[in-house]
Amino acid sequence: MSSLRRITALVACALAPLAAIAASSALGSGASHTVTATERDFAISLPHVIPAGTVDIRVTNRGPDQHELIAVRAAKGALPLRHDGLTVSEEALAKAEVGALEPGKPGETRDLKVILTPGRYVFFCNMSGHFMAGMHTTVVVK
Ligand SMILES: [Cu+2]
Repeated sequence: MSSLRRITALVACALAPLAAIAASSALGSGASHTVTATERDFAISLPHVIPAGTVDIRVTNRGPDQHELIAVRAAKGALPLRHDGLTVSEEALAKAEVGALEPGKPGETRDLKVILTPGRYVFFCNMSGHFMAGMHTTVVVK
């Protein structure tokens, strides 16, 4: 190995960990982690506290209906409803939405990847009547 090649190899080895650190810090707090969620008629279970960062949410729908999952950042209080009085106004919450899954079949497991900064979030299903029936849960991200 020539000395130039050796130096190039040494520099590459020295920089690789720095590149990895830069990549992870660009995503917020660094490591991504996985949490599990369960949906059923008519409830959503998720941990009440989730660490900030990139989060993979593994969502299993235990049915018997199809269910969707929408995540919004919400400081406090009730979410705005549409005029039908049965569904949440996703239009009013567009800027607060951090992620969403379309309706999934009973028995299906799906992944929702979100980047969560510290704060309060509400996860809900907005299929007609499901939110009002109890398909929502509040999560604090720390
Ligand atoms: Cu639902």
